[in-house]
Amino acid sequence: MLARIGKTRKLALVAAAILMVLPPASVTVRAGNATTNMGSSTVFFDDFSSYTPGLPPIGYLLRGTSAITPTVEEVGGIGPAYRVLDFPDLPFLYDNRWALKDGLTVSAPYTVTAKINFQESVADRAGITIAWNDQNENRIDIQPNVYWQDVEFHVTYTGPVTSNVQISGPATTPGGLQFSAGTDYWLRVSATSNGPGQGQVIVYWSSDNIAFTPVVTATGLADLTGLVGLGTAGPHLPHVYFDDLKVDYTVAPPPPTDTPVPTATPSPLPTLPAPTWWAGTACDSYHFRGQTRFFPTPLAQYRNVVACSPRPFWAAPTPGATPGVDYDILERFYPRAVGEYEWECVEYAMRFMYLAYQQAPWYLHDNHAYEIVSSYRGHILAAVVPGPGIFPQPGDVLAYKATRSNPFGHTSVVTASSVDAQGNGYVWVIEQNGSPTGRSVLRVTNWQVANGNVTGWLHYPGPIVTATATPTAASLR
Ligand SMILES: [Ca+2]
Repeated sequence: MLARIGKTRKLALVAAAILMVLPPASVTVRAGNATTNMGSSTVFFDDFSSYTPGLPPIGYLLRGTSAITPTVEEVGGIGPAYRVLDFPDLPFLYDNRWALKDGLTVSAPYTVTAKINFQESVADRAGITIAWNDQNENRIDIQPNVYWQDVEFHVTYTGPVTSNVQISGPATTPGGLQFSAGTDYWLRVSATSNGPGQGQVIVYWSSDNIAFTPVVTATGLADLTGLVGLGTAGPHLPHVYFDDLKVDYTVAPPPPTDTPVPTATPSPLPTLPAPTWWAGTACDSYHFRGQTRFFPTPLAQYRNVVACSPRPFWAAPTPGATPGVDYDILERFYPRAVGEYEWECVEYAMRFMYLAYQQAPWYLHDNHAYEIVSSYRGHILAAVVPGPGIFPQPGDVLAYKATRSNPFGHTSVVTASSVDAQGNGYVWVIEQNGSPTGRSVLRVTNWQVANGNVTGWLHYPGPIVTATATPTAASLR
């Protein structure tokens, strides 16, 4: 008999009501190792029949002690139908050995089921591991212990999520789960989550793969996302046969913000002339540097119209700037033009409209960018009100509404757009004082741009002319 001194376990202090609702019954039976995608519901099933006997199964990560190696073996007969995953016995070692399905990262809700057959009654635990993180070996091990006749539920978690794990159920007490060596059982782990720190796992046990009885419930789990697999643990790693590993999981559609943003197609529109009023070709460098303590930085360009930074008046985003000492630099595109502050968002929009459409800058009350559309009284551009079937086009100038955090609102210039017939897609913009890169991608949903934050835009309805000369004051209206 092995020494049991020092063995620790967490016993349930709370007798929780056990849910009698069973997870989806196993209905998928396939030979080999197959992943079947049934819409958003997917099944991974592996009966270990497709691997070479005597070797570890291909496609599994082996982790833990290298003193034993789980291999595929033929048990009770010859041929693929008899193949199981065999974990050898390893006495007198407080350690673990895992075979985790490589690449199969699942997030709750999911259910993992495996057939398990202990080959000895004097050893310890073996079962299912979920939420495996291969970087730090964070995991949850759910392992029936053949010696203690119970189910051990061990959480290893080193991440930042606060959790309050509560483990309960009849099988948490030694003797609470009666089972025998040399007999097939099915262990099932059903994971659900209401968010970080609110994961729940129900452990089921079956002797016929039909009727599953809940034996352990765990709540308040930090994180249920990760790889799944099979494993054994000490102090005496048992000799175990595993078979028919089955993972039922849902491929959740990614939230909108996680959708990969397609790449905008390059603008076919002609490039525009450089600003004649700039002293220095890169962001009015001589003038700007001469008036401030800062070197200007080009961020991005659209049709050769460059978005620049910084904006010294606003100290917070400009390292080294001091409110009351550093100011935005007023610049006029031509004599007696309405002045624009370098490098505020309005300056870029006005500069672009001047160079592209010969539209003279106009006055916005207190630099309120949000009124760049509503204040427009000219005749070169058309003010567009958002609505079904309408979305911004390259070269349009957007107005963003004022918010609590930004009472000035915002403006940007559209460089590309792609919107489908349902009004869903993207608008790419270039901007100053709106993003570190000078570029942003706005999501269009049901014809609303940026959740309705874009309240309208100015559109040039005329033919695009290849501008070869800078407009003059005399040409402006
Ligand atoms: Ca098998």
